[in-house]
Amino acid sequence: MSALSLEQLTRQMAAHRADFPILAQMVRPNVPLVYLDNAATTQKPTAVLRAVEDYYTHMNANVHRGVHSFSEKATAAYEAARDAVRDFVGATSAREIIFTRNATEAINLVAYAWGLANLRIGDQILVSEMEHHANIVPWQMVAERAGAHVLPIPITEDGQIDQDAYQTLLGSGRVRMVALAHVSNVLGTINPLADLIRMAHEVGALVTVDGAQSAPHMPIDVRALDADFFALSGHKLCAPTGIGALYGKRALLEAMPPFMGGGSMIDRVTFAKTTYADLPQRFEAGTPNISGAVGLGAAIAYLRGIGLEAIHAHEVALIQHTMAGLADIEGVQMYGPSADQRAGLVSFTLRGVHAHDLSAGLDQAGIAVRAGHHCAMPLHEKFGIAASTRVSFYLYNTLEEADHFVQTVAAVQRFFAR
Ligand code: C6P
Repeated sequence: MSALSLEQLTRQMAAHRADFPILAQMVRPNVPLVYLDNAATTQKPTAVLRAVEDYYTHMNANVHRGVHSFSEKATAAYEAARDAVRDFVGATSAREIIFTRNATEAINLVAYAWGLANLRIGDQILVSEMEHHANIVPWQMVAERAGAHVLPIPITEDGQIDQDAYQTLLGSGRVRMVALAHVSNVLGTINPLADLIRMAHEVGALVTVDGAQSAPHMPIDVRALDADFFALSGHKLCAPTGIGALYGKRALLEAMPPFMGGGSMIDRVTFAKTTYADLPQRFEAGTPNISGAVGLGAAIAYLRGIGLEAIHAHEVALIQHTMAGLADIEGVQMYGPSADQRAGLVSFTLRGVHAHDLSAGLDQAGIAVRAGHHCAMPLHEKFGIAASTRVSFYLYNTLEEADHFVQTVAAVQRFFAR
């Protein structure tokens, strides 16, 4: 991309900053917020804030229960949000979309409902070394109960799945499930999912995709990927916290027992026997996060109005610019693939400065980043570090913010070198 088109693109994106009221906040007097912690959670545009307020102001009622007008309105809004998610991920039917609290709950749903019904003693679940704890721990918990084993798929030094090692692991004949991040929340790696899924399917294994870091930033097509399950979190894509979604292939979901029991998910209850509702209600026990779903629908409409391709291109431009700047600072070690092969985030260490000190120094300049292990301890252990600092961009970030960030990293380093 030429410098001019990069500037044009980032200028075009900067126009959307005004949609996010929080971006006008000060961290402290005269220190504006520079929000670069978008992999942790994203800010909310006015369109989403208004949709949630509008829901509570004009239609609040419980869904799928009453026959009164407001319940019907609330149900229509809730189901319209489900349809928005279906379209957003490219699913065929809204029955394939289950609302959850977040990506973590979506993965737990698959691990427990599918896993406990299907895993047998000696079966294997593969998870990559770059997984977030949300895509490791549920599988370990279920594997322990089923007598199955969770095995790590090695990654290369530059943070890519080692495909030869993956093929060898698949060759065991015991792999039933492969759990993979679409985009790593630490390395920024965009995994070649279509190939990795095809390889799993060739040996009869299913694939659960952790889409927490991809769905907010690039177009998703679960059918083109042939993903069996795909998990996402609303709060990482401009929606409120407490709402997420699971996509599952209809036949797989239909064959799965419920995850949780209670109201809404039943067909008929007697003390002798209970039968369950059809999809998707079977997996949505209890009163759901209705306003959150409405907010998610509004967030999806907002993002699609801008265009996921444009958002991705903008973030790639920002990360290339930032990585070039960080590379000029002596003692910076970045993790993961080269700038042209990653999503809009980078984790790094700075020689002589602990990640928490660097993060505190950046905060003095109003810059919010994340420091620590980013819920990926095995990955940090693999690279022999306890913590890293991560900068992560979204559609509203600018080149000026990226420059401010790089200059402040250099300034913090000078401070600690004194
Ligand atoms: N990562 C981060 O700062 P929840 O908490 O359920 O919304 O998302 C869990 C999750 C799952 N997978 C990946 C790849 C993730 O990055 C996350 C959340 C945040 O990196 C918070 S730990």
